[in-house]
Formats: sequence, structure tokens, C-alpha cells
Amino acid sequence: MSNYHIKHLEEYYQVYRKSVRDPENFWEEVAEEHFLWRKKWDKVLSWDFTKPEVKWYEGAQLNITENCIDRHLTTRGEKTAIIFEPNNPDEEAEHITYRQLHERVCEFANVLKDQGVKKGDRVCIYLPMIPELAISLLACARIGAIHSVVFAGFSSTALSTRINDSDCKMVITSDGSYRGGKEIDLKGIVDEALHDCPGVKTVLVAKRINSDIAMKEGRDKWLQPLLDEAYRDCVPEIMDAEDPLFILYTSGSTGKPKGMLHTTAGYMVYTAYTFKNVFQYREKDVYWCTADIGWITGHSYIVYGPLANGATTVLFEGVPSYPDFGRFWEIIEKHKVNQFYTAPTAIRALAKESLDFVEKHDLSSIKVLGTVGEPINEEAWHWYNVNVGKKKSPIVDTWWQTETGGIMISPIPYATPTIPTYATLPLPGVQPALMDENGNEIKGNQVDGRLCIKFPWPAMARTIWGNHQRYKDTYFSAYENKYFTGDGALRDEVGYYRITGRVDDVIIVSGHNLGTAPIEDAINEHPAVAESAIVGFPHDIKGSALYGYVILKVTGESRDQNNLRKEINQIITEQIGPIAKLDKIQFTSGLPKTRSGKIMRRILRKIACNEMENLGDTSTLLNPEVVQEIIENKL
Ligand code: 6R9
Repeated sequence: MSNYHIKHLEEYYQVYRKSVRDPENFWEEVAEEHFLWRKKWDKVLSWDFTKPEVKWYEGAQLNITENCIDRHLTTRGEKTAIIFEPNNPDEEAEHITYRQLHERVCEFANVLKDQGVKKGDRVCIYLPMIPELAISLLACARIGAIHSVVFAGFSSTALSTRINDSDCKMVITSDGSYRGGKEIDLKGIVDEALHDCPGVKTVLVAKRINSDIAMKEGRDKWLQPLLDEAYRDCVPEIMDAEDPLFILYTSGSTGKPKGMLHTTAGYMVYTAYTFKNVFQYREKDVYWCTADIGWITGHSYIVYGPLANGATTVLFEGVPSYPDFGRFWEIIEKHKVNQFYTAPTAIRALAKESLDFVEKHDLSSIKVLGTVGEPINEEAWHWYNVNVGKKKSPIVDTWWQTETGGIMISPIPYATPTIPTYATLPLPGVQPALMDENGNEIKGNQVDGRLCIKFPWPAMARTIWGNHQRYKDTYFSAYENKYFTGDGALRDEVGYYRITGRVDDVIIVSGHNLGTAPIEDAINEHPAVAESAIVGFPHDIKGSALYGYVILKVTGESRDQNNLRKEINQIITEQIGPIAKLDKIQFTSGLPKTRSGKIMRRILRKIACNEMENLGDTSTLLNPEVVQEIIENKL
């Protein structure tokens, strides 16, 4: 029996039991069999959740790019590693073989070195979904630099905050990007961000849209001429198992974004292992994940997990609606995609359009369908199952987080029977626990509670960059000796998990995690706004949308409310990005508050969701009368 590739349910249970009985032995066997180590570990695991400190494969040495690229060259040199599908369907797709990928990563790595980037330096990557994006991650990893990818839909303010938080000395960007029918001036956004980033010495600019952009003397350099000059081989930097690989920011419920730090060996082993099992990848398969590499899903399941398995991974630059709503299905047919991994929000958007878009394409290559990012509702699940999977392809509803690095709870296709809305069973090595409000673990089945993980897994984030205390407070303080996910879940009579959603102030809009605090901060910057609170409410396509309650300063009360609404959304767009715009903005004279002055978002959420009948006890509020006013003026 191989631990590495599970093929039926009995085997899953066997492997799972083994992984829980002796996790160290289990993860040692996985690591022994499938990777290239420059030096083996002295100790598989040491951990202490009270500090918290977790180390996997201590003493081992490796380079993740040797595992993702070099190791495949003898057997898969001519195999396609990356299929690049451009935004415009008339532009030809590019097939990059493992040998070509090796060359391009080495050249890029040499450019980074020539520009003075060293092991441990932070490099910010702000690129559209073009091959240079995947290649730049790998080039950083080749030389031991820590990449920090910022999603290219984020605003200049969001970008500069992230650059400064981790003190990046370089930014890699492009002259612009294509998104559907639009061209976006990425370099302009970078220029604006860099007004506030004195630490950035170099900006490398890839050419994508051939626009006429300003290049700042001494700081900005075109990438291509540097690549043309660069040597085609680059000896990989030998890294320790726990050396940092990357930082990726995720929103918290309060304060600034958290730079989650992932390290090398554990992340590699776990993403490779979960990719292989969750997608049942076979040698000749073509795999496609539609996420942007700017999110953790893209890091783990477009780049590292697939490449560590020598897979062919599709990298799509565009959007599902361009040139029409059939684009996803056209790409599946064109590249004969076998595993397709997307988000519920995309499924809901496409399900609203005519079925002709799906039906005119041959989707018979599909073997596995996946979803990630938020709970998938039953209707969307059935639409996906019937129209895309033709009822023959299992749907893997994969639950995980930026912090977990890889998929944690998910069916194994063709092994675990699926049920709509259930992420089903923990993957081997994952030990979930449901907790009650008093901090006790709830044992047995048919129960619900707050979802924790009680034993380390290799891909867990090790800290928040520059703020270990916050890491401890956020994830390891709610429940003793357990990692708290921030999600609620139920466990049904057979032990299947269903994720019920966040229990904190993070709202998931179209699969993007948005913290309430930064959005409220942005709204409050409007000169007419005194205070604000935002909550999520159900939305057909986005899953959740944002409802804002805004108190105006006296000076703002006479202003045209629709104009104010537009201006508020404009500020949000500038500070965070268009994904955080509010669907509804209600002006109010007050917000319900506890006596200690905390806004009672629970009440506001219920009102936004039209659940006025069970608002709970409002008598302990500082200002109970305001609740009635808010209900009467609800939008
Ligand atoms: C990978 C990713 C994490 C949060 C997570 C949860 C929600 C993700 C889910 C899901 C229900 C699923 N989430 N997958 N909820 N079912 N299959 O999305 O990471 O952006 O950090 O978001 O997303 O609430 O806590 P991230």
C-alpha cells in the first residue's frame, strides 16, 4: 500500500488511521518516497502550540525548485509543465515544457541575483496571470529570496502597505494587464504605491500590453533585455527545511493584513501530497485551477503542488465572461482538461447564463471537479454536477485557508462518496476538533461547533511576518493547544464535515476574504462620514455581499445620498479594490453598541439578512432605541 496515492475508501481509512496513530512516521514515509533532498532530516517534527512553534523535517536541506523542475528533466523534460492560455482567445496558447521552464526560471533567478537580491530578501510580485508570474515565484525560490505576491487587482494603497510591512526591496510588475475587454495600467498603480515605499530600490517590468509607460531612471528596468543577457543555468540555493519560502497576506478581522509566513520543506511535501490525492492526478492529465496566483490557491495548486508532481498545469490570464460566458468550457475542450478547480462564485455566475454556453463544448475529458474558497450552496453544486460533470465526475469541495497552506478537508475522488455542501473527511494527517463555547472539545457525531485542528500538519503557516504575538493571539489563544480556524462546522452522523462559515468578522465576497476593519477604515476617511459598520448578507452570485451602515457627520446630512454612496464606494475602490465595494449603504443616526463601546455586528447582520424576528436580547445595549430606527429604514 502506498501512502502517496489513495484510490479507494477503505484505503483512505487505513491511511488516515495510520497518519493519526503515528503522524511522524506517516509524514516521514511520504517525504522519503517522493522528493529530492540534499540532506535528510534529523527530526521529523517538533512542536509546541503554546509558543507556538512548529518545525517539520528539521535538519533537512533542499531546494523546492529542484523538486518542482530539475528532478523531472530526465523523465519529463519534453512534457508540458505550464499551458498559458491568454486573455484573448485569438492569441495562441503557449506550451512551456519542463526543460524550457528550467531555463526560464534559471535566467530569471540570475537576473534577480544580478540586481542584488540575496537569500532571505523579500521580493514583491505584482503581476497579472502571465507565465512570468509563476516563473518569478520559482526564481525567488531558486535563490532563497522570499516572495510576497500581491494580487494584481489590489489598489496602490493595499500594495504599498504590503510592500512596507515585509520590507520588500524589489517589485516585479508589468507594463499593464489584460482583463476581458479592459487594459489595466499596473505600472501606474505601482508608481503610485512606491511614493510611500522608500525601501524599494528596483522595479523589474515585464512587457505585456506594450503600452507607453514612464520608467523611473535608476529604479525601473525592463525585464526582457536582462533575461536575454542572463546565463541559462543557476545553481539552486540549498535551503534548510524551515527557511522561509514566501509571505502571503490575508485579511484579519481587525487591524492590518496578516503576512502569513510559509516555510520550505513541510509546505512542499504537503502541497505535493494533497494535489496528487485530491485531484487523483495521473501522468498524462491536464489540470486547471482558475484561481489567481495572487491567492494561496494559486500558490499551492497552480504552481507548487502540480509542478512537484510533474503535472501539466494551465495558467489562464482572462476572465470567465470574455469574450463570452462559454470561455471556461471552451478552454476545457481546447486543452482537454481532466481536473478543473474553481470557486463557487464563478459557478453561480455562469449558472445564471444560458446553458448553450456549456452545452456547445465537449467536456468529456473531465474526471474531477473541484471547488474552493467558500461554502458551495446546493443549487450551485447540482448545476456543476449535472452540466459540467455530467453526473460522472466527483466534485471535491475542498476546505482550507491561506494559513493552512494546503487542502485540509476534502473528498478523495472516486473514494469518498460526496454530498452537496459537505467538504466531507479530513485528509490524512489532519486532526480536526469541534469546540463548544466553554472551550471543550465536542466528541461524537451529529454535533456542531468551532473548527480547530489539534495536531500540526506540514504546510501550516509558522508565524505572521514581524508579529509572532499576533499569530499566537489570533490562532492559538482561543482554545488551549489547538489551532483555531475562525470557521464553524458541523459533523454529521457518519463523521462528514460541513463548513458553516466564519464565526468572526471576516466576510467572504466572491471567494475573497475581506476583513471588516480595513473597509470601515476606508469609509471613515470620507469627510462627511462619522462612523460605519459593515456586515455580509447573502447574495446569489457573490455568496455574500457587503451591507454598510454609515453615520454621517452633521455637515454631511444635507448632501445628496446617492452621491455620497458613490463617493464612499470610490474611496473603498482606491484603498482596497473594487471587490470590497458595498452593495447597500444605509445612513443611520447611530449604531447598536455594547456598553464597552463595541459595535454589535451580530444585530446589524441579522437586520441586513432580514432576520428581524430573532435579534436576541437588545436590552443590554447602550442605545437600544437605534435598533428600531435601523429596521425601519432598512434598504
Ligand atoms: C483556500 C482559501 C479561507 C476561508 C476559510 C473558510 C472559507 C475556503 C471553503 C471555505 C467552506 C470550503 N473556505 N474553502 N468555506 N467550504 N470548501 O480560500 O483560503 O482565502 O485564506 O480563505 O475561506 O471560511 O476560513 P483563504
